[in-house]
Amino acid sequence: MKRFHVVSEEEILRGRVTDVYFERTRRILEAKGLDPHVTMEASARSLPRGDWGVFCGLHEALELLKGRPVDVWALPEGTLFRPGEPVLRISGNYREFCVYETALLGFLCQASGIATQAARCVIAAQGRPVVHFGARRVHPAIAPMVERAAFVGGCSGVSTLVGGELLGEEPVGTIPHALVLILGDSASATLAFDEVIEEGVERVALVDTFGDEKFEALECAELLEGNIYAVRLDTAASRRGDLLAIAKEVRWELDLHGYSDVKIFLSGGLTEDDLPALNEVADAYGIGTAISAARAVDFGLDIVEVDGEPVAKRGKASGAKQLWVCPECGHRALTLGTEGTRSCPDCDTEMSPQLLPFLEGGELVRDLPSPREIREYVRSRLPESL
Ligand code: PCP
Repeated sequence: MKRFHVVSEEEILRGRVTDVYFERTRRILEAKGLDPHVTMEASARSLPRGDWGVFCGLHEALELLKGRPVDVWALPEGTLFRPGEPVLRISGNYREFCVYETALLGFLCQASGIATQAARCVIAAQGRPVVHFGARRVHPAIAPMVERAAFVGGCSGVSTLVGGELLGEEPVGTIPHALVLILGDSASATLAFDEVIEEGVERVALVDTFGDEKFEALECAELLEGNIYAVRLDTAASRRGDLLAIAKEVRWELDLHGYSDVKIFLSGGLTEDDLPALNEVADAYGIGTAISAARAVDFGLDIVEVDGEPVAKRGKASGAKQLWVCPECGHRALTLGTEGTRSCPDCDTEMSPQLLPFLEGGELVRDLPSPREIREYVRSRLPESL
């Protein structure tokens, strides 16, 4: 009897996480002796917000299809995509992979939604670090995936041990209210943290538990003789009022008392919409729900060719396509077919094909970058503003 309501990797690989109508379709085609060669393309019908998304989840999707007689072309993880643009293409005999549609989309939809929302928060923070604190808002079984997607989207750090292990990064944390409540006040909790926790871990005093943030911030800075990296304001909603005004007061008092090096770290129910105003005083953010509970991207995986003949349902363009982007002016174009080259109609520069081969006959045909490499790729291509 399982203790948690989760499936094993083996069950995913066996196609158990499938909508039953795919399994029934497989049985019907088997009974009819049919197994056509099909090409399917995944694309987003829409986006939760804005007009671009960050593609994420491909590495797990490839793990599901590796070793099966299929070809997979896709955008490299971290590529920015638009609604309607193909992000992944699978070719093979339909019965080979029809039961995996549910899991494949699950890998892509949730991770891309999280990575996209993380990227939007990173843009809104305008260069200030955004640490992902959202593992507590999701089922623990998928915490590593959620943390990876947030990191790929541009977050500067993640908070869980398992997230850090998956990414090869030191997890980031400050002080929970529990430690302050047990030790009696913020200063004692910060002092205990400094005494026990190894050097190299940034000392961040949580200053919103009992007293006023600016007085608790000063008390912590004085007790630690300024040897704290930051103060964290996670002020409860019932007391929050104008968080910007509170944070500006804290900044003023710290500066006045000679603690201008102590940074201000804000967290607690923050969304991308809160950050532009808070950037005036914030040095870094901890964001949880807004990232980890991000709406999934509603990718659909649809047949576009059957036995080499273009065919698609209403609302979808038939035929296997290539997405082209001009490296010079950014012009984007879709063409039928996957080979050849294309010049930009606007500036005549040779355009770059975006969908690249990843599996041929189930064999991986290109190296997969690390999460950190993907994140740097994303950060280098994000728009300057939302
Ligand atoms: C939360 C915790 C998270 C913050 C808020 C971000 O505060 O500190 O790190 O999560 P959010 O963006 O989803 O709000 P509490 O729930 O008070 O947790 P704790 O007392 O452990 O700091």
